[in-house]
Amino acid sequence: MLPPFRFLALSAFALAAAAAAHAQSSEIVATVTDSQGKPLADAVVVAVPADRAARATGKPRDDAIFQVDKEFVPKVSVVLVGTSVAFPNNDSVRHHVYSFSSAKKFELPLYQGVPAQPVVFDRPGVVVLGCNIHDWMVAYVYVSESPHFAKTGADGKATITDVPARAYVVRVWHSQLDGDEARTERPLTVARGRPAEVAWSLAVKPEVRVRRAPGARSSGSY
Ligand SMILES: [Cu+2]
Repeated sequence: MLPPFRFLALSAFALAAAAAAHAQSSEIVATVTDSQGKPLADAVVVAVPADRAARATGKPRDDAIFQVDKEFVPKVSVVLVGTSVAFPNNDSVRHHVYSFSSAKKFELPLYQGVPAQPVVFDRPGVVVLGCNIHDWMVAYVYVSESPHFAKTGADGKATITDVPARAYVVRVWHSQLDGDEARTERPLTVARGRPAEVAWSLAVKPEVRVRRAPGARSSGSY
């Protein structure tokens, strides 16, 4: 145990350090719509320091993608490279989760409950997930090389918090994006204490959906 006065001194120091860090940082508020101006949900916004020497670092936090009523939840995840993701199956039927994407090829053969080993997403890129049993099940894991990212809500807005003040290159990705993600890149300077705003109007392709098997909504046996 630390003597109380020392504990207080440490706390005061920690608070001052946290306040200083907060004063140095700000946030990025992004708005993403389609070309008709309709808000786009589940778009991933990433900010990468413009100066590669100032490469943003961060510590990956464990994440999870559930299977609920024969769908992946959430449908779009954004994680920092190196993140471990668990795949708990909340259904009574078995799933067989896989990806053929170059950023992460893996397979979780038919299972119930929670697979013993999480999947570590160790390369940046977009990973498309499927299920061998249920063709309509699809999910996306966006593996970001930068810890500064956020996903848009139903209003098409995403806020990246705790962004150190400096120059960035920001970009956006969406599962229906028509064209190259790199073409969405643009410079954005984040000044301390003031949110930096950015907006995109994206050309999107129609969503390709595999029809669910008849009666799939009920607790089928396959
Ligand atoms: Cu399945």
